[in-house]
Amino acid sequence: MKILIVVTNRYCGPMPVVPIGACLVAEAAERDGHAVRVLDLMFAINPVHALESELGNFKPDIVGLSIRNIDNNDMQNPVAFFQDLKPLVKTIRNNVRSTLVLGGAAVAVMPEELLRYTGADWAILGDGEVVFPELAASLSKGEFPNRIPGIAWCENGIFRKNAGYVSRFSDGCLVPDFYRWIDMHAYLSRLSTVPIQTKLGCHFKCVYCTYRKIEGYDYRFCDPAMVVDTIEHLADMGFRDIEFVDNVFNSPYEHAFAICEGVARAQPDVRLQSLELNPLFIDDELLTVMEKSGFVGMGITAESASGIVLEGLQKGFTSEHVRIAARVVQRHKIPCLWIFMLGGPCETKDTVQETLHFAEQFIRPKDVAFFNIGIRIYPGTELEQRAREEGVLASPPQEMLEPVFYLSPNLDLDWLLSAIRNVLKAHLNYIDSNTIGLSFLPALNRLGYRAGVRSPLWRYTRFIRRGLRLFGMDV
Ligand code: B12
Ligand code: SF4
Repeated sequence: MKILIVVTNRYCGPMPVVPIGACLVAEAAERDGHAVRVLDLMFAINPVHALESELGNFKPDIVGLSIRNIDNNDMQNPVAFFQDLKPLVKTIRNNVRSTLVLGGAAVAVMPEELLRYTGADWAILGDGEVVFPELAASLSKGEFPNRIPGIAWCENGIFRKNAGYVSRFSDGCLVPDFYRWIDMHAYLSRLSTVPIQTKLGCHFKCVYCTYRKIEGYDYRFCDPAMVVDTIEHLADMGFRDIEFVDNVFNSPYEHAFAICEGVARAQPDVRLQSLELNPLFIDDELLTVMEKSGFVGMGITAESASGIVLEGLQKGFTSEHVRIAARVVQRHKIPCLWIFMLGGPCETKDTVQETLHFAEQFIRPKDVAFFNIGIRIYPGTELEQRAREEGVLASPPQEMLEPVFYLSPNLDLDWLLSAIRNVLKAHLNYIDSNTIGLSFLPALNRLGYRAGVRSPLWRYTRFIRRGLRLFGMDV
């Protein structure tokens, strides 16, 4: 069959992310004997025209839309990316009679809502490189593919899904041949990193999280030795900045440790990073081996330094764990981005101040603190239930594609915004979601790359903010 995979993500903040999932799906379909093309709309000047022309030239039997982001998760400046899908779907329906299939992280989070919104024929939940080829095989035989595990559809207006287990890492394929599918130079020259995933799943139960919906509760691992081989292969391909995109890189601890140990031994010429480290599993041994393996940046998703809020979020660690992690970080060289989300369940003025005080006391000037305000509520999470009970949320689940946020009823938003403004003024190494949404950030990424700056850009926050202020900008 002729298959066109369309990468719909066009968001460039904090940098454009390489569509690894869509490429994996394309490669798996090609391995199965289909004729496959990828149309990446990330840098297209006119996405509808680009799609129209590709449809006209290729005339695909199946169009797969890869949908990454529903919105930008930003309560202060919400942007609803899902709305960009309507003109694309209209173009497909007006030009070809292809079967329309949805896939991507956003689809796993809200499959029913996206199926209804787009009117697509099928949605794939999760591991596309396993499920999509099965769907294509079934469609090519003229079957109605509703028995395939991991598929969802609407039948006579009723949403149906066929849940089931798929074994993702079974064929050992971790990264696609990126150059075969997308314009990698366009990404790399905007400080994008090359993603690599070493496992799926998460054992934690944070109240707001969708990740378990995407990847499941049970871990599915890629053998650490195979991860090391893949990193060496990426280095041989000339890729230098490699980012682990696991839900939580350092859990299970032993898995992360084995990977770092292997990379430290092999010494490929790469710079590693991950923005997803859990404070519970940070110790001197891990940071030492991360240093040896070439880590140039890590993000710690502390979310809060207040015990009450951490309990409200059901993070599975305490404020003491956050403090212990901070002391460990201070003893090592790896630049660290501390990630906080303010306004969650049980948050009050006092708990916000506790977190700000922690940042003041523990975060080194060379490190960075990122404060996110409010939490995006997704259907099916405990946070949704709580928000309804507290009267914070009124929209029914089917309307929750439109960004809706939780802010603790015990907190005044104006006070919170002004508190964040004040600490940002006083600390040049602090940022908030306004910073990630800065309209000139894409230009800054390109400029940085040309000036020889390498990812992660956040390491230079102090210098960038100081420089921009000198130009009279209020950042
Ligand atoms: C790592 C990560 C990041 C990193 C990315 C680093 C990098 N170099 O890539 C960083 C921190 C930069 C980041 C940023 C953002 N992220 Co993020 N991120 C993730 C995370 C944890 C993993 C994504 C990933 O790479 N997975 C691995 C690849 C292999 O999987 P995949 O691309 O999803 O592809 C698989 C399937 O989706 C499917 N598939 C994909 N395409 C297609 C196409 C077809 C046709 C089919 C059939 C199947 C299919 O098959 C693939 C292979 O199995 C996910 C959560 C999660 N567990 O998915 C959130 C997630 C994707 N992010 C999310 C968001 C919102 C964002 C931001 C908007 C946040 C912000 N305000 O900055 C930005 C957007 C960045 C951008 N420019 O687009 C959301 C998106 C959904 C939503 N809620 O809207 C997620 C799901 C988390 C969440 N909150 O629910 N992110
Ligand atoms: S640790 Fe991270 S991925 Fe796991 S449930 Fe919590 S927020 Fe989700």
